[in-house]
Amino acid sequence: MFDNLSDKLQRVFKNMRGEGRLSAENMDAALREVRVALLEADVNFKVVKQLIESVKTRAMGQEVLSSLSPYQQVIGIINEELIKILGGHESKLRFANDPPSVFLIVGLQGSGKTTSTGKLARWLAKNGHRPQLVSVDIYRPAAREQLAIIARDIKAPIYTGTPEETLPVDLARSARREATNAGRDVLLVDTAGRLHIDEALMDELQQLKTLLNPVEILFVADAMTGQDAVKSADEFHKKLGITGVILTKMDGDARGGAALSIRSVTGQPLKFVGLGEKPDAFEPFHPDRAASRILGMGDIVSFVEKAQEAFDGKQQEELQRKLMDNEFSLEDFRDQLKSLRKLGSLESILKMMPKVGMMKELQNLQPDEKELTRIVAIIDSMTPKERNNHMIINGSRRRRIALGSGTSVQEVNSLLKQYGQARKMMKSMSGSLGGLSKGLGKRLGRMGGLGLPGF
Ligand SMILES: Nc1nc2c(ncn2[C@@H]2O[C@H](COP(=O)(O)OP(=O)(O)O)[C@@H](O)[C@H]2O)c(=O)[nH]1
Ligand SMILES: [Mg+2]
Repeated sequence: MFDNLSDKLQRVFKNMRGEGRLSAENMDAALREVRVALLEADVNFKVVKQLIESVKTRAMGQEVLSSLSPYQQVIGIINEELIKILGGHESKLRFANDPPSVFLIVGLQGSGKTTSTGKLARWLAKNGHRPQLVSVDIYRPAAREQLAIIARDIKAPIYTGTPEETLPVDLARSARREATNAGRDVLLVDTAGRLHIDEALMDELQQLKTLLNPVEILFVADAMTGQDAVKSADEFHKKLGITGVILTKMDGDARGGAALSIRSVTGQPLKFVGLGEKPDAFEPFHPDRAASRILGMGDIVSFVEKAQEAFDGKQQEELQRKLMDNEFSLEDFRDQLKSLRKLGSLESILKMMPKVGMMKELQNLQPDEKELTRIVAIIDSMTPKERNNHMIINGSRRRRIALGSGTSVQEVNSLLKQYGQARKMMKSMSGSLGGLSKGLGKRLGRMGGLGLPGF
């Protein structure tokens, strides 16, 4: 998410830092580059103009130019302005007083409606709700089957209809009845899409809206289509009235322009982003975290939340304690690496870490999947005593371990070195890779929140 834009902006800031004193001239030049970077990322030109103007007005103030750390302040201002155009704060879903709350999922064909309906159902269930699904896409038989398969996969109930129910409103009406009877609190309605906005589609959606009185009409847009996504969101909003946007395919090489423009152009918030095809590749959208990510400050809070899902609470506490007491053993290291795999590929994890500063240290620690298997094999070949006290692993033990795990002494050495680094780093982060406590997430969040390491 936002990788290209983030890389470009960091280059601008790096140059800015090289300038020594910050003057009106070099700030002007830097902001010009920021402007180009945003435009190249396909951000709506009006949004760019507005952002640059606010930054300029604020940054040109006496205060910044005479301050001791002007770069930090300028980036701070850009950060705040980015957060503003991204919507300020997280925009939560609304729920009806009288359940089931109906969410209408709308958008063009192929934008990711059906996939996102499943993801949202999974997310809702994980957050204490009882969602019910229905697809009213009567045009392609496979469309309803697609949602049925997803529903089975995520274990959410789906209303599949009777042969007599041939109209979207009929299906929707019965689905709502079923949801009410089963005590479900949210009904997610996956609708049909078209390649382009047309009258027939809008009429159909309008009918569903009138019948169901949805609390949320979520427009699903494909981030890869850039400003086209923004344009169609705007059209849907003018015709139907949307309440929020789900931006999909943010894992692809989308340049970020849609995410940065949609709020300002439509006035409606970005509520969720899709980050892959799998049901769990889905997150609520947080403007502050996204801004941090864009400015290369990482998204440590999302990382910690993800990690919290993968590690259970007890395991975390125990780990925290071990880190504090300097008891983090090779065995724990192995278990951590195994748990980390549950979080997704190491690359995707590292992407969430702040690039400035921490990244360099982490790069040495970035084993590929094969290396992970090798590390686990090496640790498995150690005696429990060795695993609990790496200090006793001398030359002859290293040779034995290498032989036992089918590796070389160099590989054993390099693992021990990595372990040493991990231990040191975890201790200094008081456990971000492992301990992962909420408090820590906040602390690091604040750290990213502008005490930029390296600036
Ligand atoms: N990489 C990626 N693919 C996605 C994402 N969301 C949906 N897709 C894919 O986009 C294609 C169209 O999705 P679908 O839900 O059928 O779109 P619909 O026509 O709007 O219902 C499918 O191949 C999905 O797997 C996402 O966030 N990331
Ligand atoms: Mg569909």
